[in-house]
Amino acid sequence: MLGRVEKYILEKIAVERAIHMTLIDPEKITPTQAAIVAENSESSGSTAIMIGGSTFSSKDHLDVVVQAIKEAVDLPTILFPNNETGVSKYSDAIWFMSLLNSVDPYYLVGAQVLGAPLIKKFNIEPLPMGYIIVGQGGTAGVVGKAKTIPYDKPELVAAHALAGQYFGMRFIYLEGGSGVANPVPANVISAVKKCLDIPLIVGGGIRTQEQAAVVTKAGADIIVTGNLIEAVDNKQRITEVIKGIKQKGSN
Ligand code: 1GP
Repeated sequence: MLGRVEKYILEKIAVERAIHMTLIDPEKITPTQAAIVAENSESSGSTAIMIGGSTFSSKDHLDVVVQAIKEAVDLPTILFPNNETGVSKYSDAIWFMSLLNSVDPYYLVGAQVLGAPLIKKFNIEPLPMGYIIVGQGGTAGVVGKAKTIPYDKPELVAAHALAGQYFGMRFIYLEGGSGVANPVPANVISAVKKCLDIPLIVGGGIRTQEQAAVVTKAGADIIVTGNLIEAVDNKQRITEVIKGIKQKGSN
């Protein structure tokens, strides 16, 4: 049986065709700021708040950030961990993810083995997801020891995604790397989308309405933005990105 958050995500995609999630990196933000960003995201039409970063280390800080977000909004929280320290008992759900193109077994299954008992103990809903780092890959690529797949090899990205689906993962995430200059290109997204029966998440470097429209039109079901929340006018920027996502939806 599907969990509450997964059901909510799938229903939202079914109704809206594509949805937005806001990523908050707890390392870069205070609990008060996180609450404001979450409120801005909710009122702009974002679907969920993801919490995590590539270099996070303090678990106590993660806990207070998640609590502040939970108090501020009704949107579900989904942890986006870089290892087993990214588990917080206050979150509704967690991307239970394996970095499919890592050369380090720790990022394929090691961290997950260490985190799984905590997820069970805290009754956090696991959302099984295959994570693939493509292009430049940013910090996540370095930390996760990924053999990043170049943007000109869409068939290789698609093969990784299909392998994830055949493993039983219920979401695939194409990560271009936080803050990269060029988001995952449309031809890579469409090549992956063509062979998948599960929702496709795309993130990394998406900053504008136009970019969000391109990524959505190419086949992304969930569009993640992180960095743009750091802008003073983050509410405006999130609203524009969501406009781009809906632009496609109404085509
Ligand atoms: C990073 O895909 C996410 O893990 C979001 O990237 O910070 O560039 O929006 P940005």
